Amino acid sequence: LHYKFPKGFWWGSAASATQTEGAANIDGKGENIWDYWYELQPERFFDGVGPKNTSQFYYKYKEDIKLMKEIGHNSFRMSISWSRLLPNGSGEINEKAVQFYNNVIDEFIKNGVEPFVGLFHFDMPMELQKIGGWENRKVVYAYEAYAKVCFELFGDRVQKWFTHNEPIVPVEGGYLYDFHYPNEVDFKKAVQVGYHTILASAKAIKAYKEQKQKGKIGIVLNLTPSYPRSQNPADVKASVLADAFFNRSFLDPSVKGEFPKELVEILQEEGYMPTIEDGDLTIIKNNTVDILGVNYYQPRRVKAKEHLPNPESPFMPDRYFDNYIMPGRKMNPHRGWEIYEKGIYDILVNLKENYGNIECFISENGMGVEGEEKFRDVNGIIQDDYRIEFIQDHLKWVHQAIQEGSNVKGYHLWTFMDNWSWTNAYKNRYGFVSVNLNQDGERTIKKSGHWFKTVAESNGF
Ligand code: BGP
Repeated sequence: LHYKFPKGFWWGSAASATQTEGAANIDGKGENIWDYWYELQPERFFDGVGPKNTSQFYYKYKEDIKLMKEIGHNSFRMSISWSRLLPNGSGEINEKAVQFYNNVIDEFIKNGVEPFVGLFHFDMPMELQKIGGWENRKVVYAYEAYAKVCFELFGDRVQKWFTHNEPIVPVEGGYLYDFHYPNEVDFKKAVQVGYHTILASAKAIKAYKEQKQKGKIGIVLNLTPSYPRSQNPADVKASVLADAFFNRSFLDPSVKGEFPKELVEILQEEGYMPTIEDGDLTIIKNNTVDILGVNYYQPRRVKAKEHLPNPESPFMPDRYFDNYIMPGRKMNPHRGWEIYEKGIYDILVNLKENYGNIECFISENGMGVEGEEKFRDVNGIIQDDYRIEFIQDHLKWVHQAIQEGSNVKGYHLWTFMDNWSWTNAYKNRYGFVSVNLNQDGERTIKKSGHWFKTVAESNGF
């Protein structure tokens, strides 16, 4: 083996409830923003597949968990659907959902796959969105109550919890760049939403500790290391500010319990500070994460602003930088994202040097590819060599970071099986396992899945 990983390294993948469960209006599940939006504007979502008819994990979880085990998973990150457990977002508990998640968790444990469980993966219950979702402080309290219910019900078996998945994405998607409901453009609301999610996370961590639970609790962040076009001070400054907006905005409060001063200064100067109540900042300070999930897909490249922004246009973070397209960059043409493998190493080194080498793992990394069917061979196996190469090239850098003392404990691919995507439905496939939507969701392990088994079993490659 050229690349040997530490004993007990977590090998697996991740998925979320809305993207995989299906059964969106079955057994008492309440509506969430995705169910609602899909019915409202199906044309936004590509190919006629929505949360209702996605991969059907709700019915097939036994088969799926068996397959996970078969391809070497010792761990897997799932999320609980808030609106399945609490159909109105607060109040009444749906017993069918309790039963479902109990069954799923027990099935994982029986198969030796440790379930890592997320509380919120973009899926705000519609009843709470009607009062503003994360814009409304009442939703912070509703989330805190929901978190407590989850810890009480499942905390005896779940040892790794995550308060949020990529909390900046609902801020960007819902309030800046039009790809999540309620798709508004309103920086003031964006800041309040971001602030409330951070407060909600700290409150959930506090509740978890107060219940004297034995496991660990953390958050999953999508980090996009920020690279300046040049070392010229104006470019470097642009990159520092982009980093403050898109990474440190959530990373610093989650790990250090405080907000980056560069960001606070801008918000104060421009009049965009959120409403903060007495005692909030102490809660955030005292309830930082035990563990950090890092989702890494692409870097962010920036340069100094070339033209002054139009003062009439709505306030946006890119008032402080321009995006920079690096000549010769490597691209994933299907998703339009740059592939820069060393970025994963730069993140891990940054966590080691500036964030107390917090325990972390790669909680998502992956490659979405359109039209994978054409790579299916005569034996029915999709020959996704490009995915194997992609994973290997990233794992080499993870390995390098470990050699240098990084506290990274595992690698999870996005995703286990092809599933529904928030912006592209089933266009881009990401899984180790393909899902045939025409054949009752038939699953077949791709070449990458078979390869991953050997990596996980020999703990390296
Ligand atoms: C992350 C999300 C996932 C997943 C993935 C792939 O941001 O946490 O839920 O969807 O990205 O992105 P996409 O499906 O948009 O191609």
